[in-house]
Amino acid sequence: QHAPNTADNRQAIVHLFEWRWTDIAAECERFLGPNGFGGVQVSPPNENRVVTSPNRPWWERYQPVSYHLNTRSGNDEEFRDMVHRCNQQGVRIYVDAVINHMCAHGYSGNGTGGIYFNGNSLDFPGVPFGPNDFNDCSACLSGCNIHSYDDVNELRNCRLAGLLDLKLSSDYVRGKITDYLNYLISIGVAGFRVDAAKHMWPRDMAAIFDRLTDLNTAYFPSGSRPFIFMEVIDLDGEGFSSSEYTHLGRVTEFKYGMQLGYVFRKENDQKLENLANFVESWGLQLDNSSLVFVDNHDNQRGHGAGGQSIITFRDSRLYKMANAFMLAYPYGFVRIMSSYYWDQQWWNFEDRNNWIGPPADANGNTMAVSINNMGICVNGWMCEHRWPQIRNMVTFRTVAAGHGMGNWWDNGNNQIAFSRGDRAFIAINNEDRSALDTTLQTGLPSGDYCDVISGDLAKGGCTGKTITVREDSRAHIHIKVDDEDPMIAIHAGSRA
Ligand code: AAO
Repeated sequence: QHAPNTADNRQAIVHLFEWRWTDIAAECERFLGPNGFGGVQVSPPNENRVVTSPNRPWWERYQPVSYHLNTRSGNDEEFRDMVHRCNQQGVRIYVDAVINHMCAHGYSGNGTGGIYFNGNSLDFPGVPFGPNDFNDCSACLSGCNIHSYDDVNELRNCRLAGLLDLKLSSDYVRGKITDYLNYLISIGVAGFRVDAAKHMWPRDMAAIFDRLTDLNTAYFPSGSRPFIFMEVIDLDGEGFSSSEYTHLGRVTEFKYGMQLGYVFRKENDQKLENLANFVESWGLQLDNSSLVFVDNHDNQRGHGAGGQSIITFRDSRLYKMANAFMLAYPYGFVRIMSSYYWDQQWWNFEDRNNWIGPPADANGNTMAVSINNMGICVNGWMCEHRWPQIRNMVTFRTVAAGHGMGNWWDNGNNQIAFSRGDRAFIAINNEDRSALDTTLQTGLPSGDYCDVISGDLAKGGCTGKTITVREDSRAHIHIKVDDEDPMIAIHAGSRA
């Protein structure tokens, strides 16, 4: 289904990429709950192949060997504890469900939970799956792999990058996958990010989703259905369309982050003014069919799609601007990315280090997230979701929810402003040379408002800029080109 099952009308989730379950549980209690985050997308919780060459890449988690909950993020008990503690804080858990395939062909051994598997003989006793549970190679060319993305039979019946392609037309395979997902639902998860959805037939996925149980009534109203958002990369020009999936749930709208990247980087003839009607002009999915994000765990490192336009934590000023726009604008359900740092090594336009896994000790154990007394993550975890500007814009989105975009203003170039009904207002200046210095209609009731980009409304007053909205709802806005963050955002909850 398309609704995210968040508590209290919360409007954004965060992908805590590669975090351990114990850290996520703590983060729900100390940060995400209190700051109104709707939920967490967690890395795949089921047992995966241990990849040693390269040494423990992040992508090993996309090579399942069983559906036991045992990975570098933690075990079954820790997972269950996390789900309970996060739900207690009104923070939902969404599982990254890797159900299109098992591990790559040609590897055998023991998975992260110690269970034996053999990807040569197509034997996964931990499920169990055997050779008959995989698509045969009759629809495929050499190596059984996908070669052309134009041929839907190849796209959905052959192997993505050598990963053993499950036969989802089989009732038995559907049953095993359903058992896994229903177990997660019984624990209390709120939904699923469905990995590699475009490599599965919509009818097979529909058959699986139909067999899912309602959400756990310890946390959700009875009859609640799991939120489904499918990883479908559709930048046009391939033999399928993401619209084939939107009756099943939301799809990841990859055009959005790619185009936002162009806009904020001022490339491809793009400028902020063009954001006035981007849904139509970029050919995006409908609002309630899409999940949007500035970057994701793939395209922040050159995997997946979007290329060089994608903005990440490495361009922190632009990143805060793009996230602020995304969180202010009423389109799509929003996912914030939360990353870890790695050193890049560029070679022929490719980062040769794009495989590097999360901060880990010498034995490959993922390290706990350390947070200093300023609330900043320190040992390699970037925690973009904790950046004050992003954190505060999550609140903005909740305050503005249900109120449409109004009072659009632009200077014909790279300065824009708009309101969300009478609840919230944002202005962004992405010019290289000229300040934004003008009086604008904010739509808000008169009063002094604290700008949540430069500060917070704290007990003693506003720690950042104060914006005075006059009786006629207009306010003087001044954003210099060299402001640390060239934007201001005010809302009903930041009124002094
Ligand atoms: C690893 C190794 C491989 C090895 C394999 C098996 O890296 O060399 O063959 O093991 O031994 C992740 C990693 C993979 C990793 C895999 C398994 O990214 O590198 O493979 O784990 O460990 C396609 C899929 C999409 C997928 C994306 C990465 O359609 O579903 O590739 N994303 C998900 C996950 C991802 C994960 C998997 C799926 C697998 O988010 O983390 O893989 O579970 C085009 C297509 C896209 C296609 C991309 C990349 O995009 O449209 O559908 O994504 O190519 O192949 C322009 C175009 C755009 C194009 C793009 C890139 O932007 O406009 O359409 O260029 O060419």
